[in-house]
Amino acid sequence: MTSTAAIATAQPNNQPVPNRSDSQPSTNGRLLHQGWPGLIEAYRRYLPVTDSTPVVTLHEGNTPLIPVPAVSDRIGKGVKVFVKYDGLNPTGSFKDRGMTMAVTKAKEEGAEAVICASTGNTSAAAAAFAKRGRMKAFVVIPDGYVAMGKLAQALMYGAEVLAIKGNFDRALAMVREISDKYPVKLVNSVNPYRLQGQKTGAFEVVDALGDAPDWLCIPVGNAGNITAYWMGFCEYHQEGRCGKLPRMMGFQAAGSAPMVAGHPIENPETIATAIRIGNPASYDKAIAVREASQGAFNSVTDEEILDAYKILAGEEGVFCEPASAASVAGLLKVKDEVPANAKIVCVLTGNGLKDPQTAIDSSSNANYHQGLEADLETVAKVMGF
Ligand code: AN7
Repeated sequence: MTSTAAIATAQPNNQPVPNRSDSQPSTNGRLLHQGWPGLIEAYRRYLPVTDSTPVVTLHEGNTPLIPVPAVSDRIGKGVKVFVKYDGLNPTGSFKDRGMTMAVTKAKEEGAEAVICASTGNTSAAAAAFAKRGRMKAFVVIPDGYVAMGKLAQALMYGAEVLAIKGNFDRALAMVREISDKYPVKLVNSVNPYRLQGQKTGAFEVVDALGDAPDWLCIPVGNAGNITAYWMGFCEYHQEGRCGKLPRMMGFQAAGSAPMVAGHPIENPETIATAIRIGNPASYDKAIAVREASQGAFNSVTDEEILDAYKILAGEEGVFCEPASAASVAGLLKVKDEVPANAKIVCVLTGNGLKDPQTAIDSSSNANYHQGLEADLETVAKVMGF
């Protein structure tokens, strides 16, 4: 028996499967590929599941931690910046981490339908995992403010898509009431199982780095993910799996920054529609995270978000959605506060393909040569030969 047997025996003892970047190099690609069972199996002993829990998984998690020298170089001082590219999850965002747990528990409790409010990514993840668990999904979204890729996903995964004339905050208030009145399970991050799943992002960062980073930079919308990451770092720290805890640095879009303002924002606006949220459900928890981690909340303008978005794709080949780029935009904004030689992780929460319209609109036409005659001479000339 060969390497696959090693993996097969490595899983049932409830030890986390090592992150991809920790794994033994192998000439057998199948070894690494088959080694990841999804985050509930990988981190089972940290999660509220039993042997009889019906795990609903798309083998989410185990996303890469990628060094981004184009960002490090803009800071200098020996600082090393990595991105946690969670846009590589099965539905293209970190929401899969929470949704595998929330839908698994809904299934265990016998639910037949789930519901969420969403700026887009939660709806895509809820729709996909609900189907995977043979359940119905209802998703309530702000009409006209969900990026095209996310809407396409919810429709393709067969959710009932309810687009309302109101923003995310109104949608969340509505689904809270609906789930109180009708037999549908709420899977927004006010469902505690969501945060349980999402804390595994922090586990993976520590598993890959060998310790916690000095700073964790993260975009903040409804404030669930910053809360979940902190929970993950604290649990690992308690077990001695990391020797320190990071400062939690949360970044919001300037037109949509209730954590920075200190009060809800009635009409939030930003190009980063994923974080167009004025009244975060986990507001109090996120304030507690800031206090406990000696972190901070800051805002970044849409222009700063788009600059970081272009640096990541155009200089590093890492394409994330605008909301995700807020973490890097924020880091660059406060770079003077970064201590020398710090290790920093920016969470890239969603894939760039989610929002093709913003990508095309914010690209320069300088490298887009349309309508060329289909002959070699013309094309070679444009190529500069
Ligand atoms: C790409 O999908 O709220 O602070 O309904 O899609 O945990 O809310 C999305 C949020 C960051 C903010 N980055 O995370 C939804 C939704 C991306 C996101 C956030 C979201 P939280």
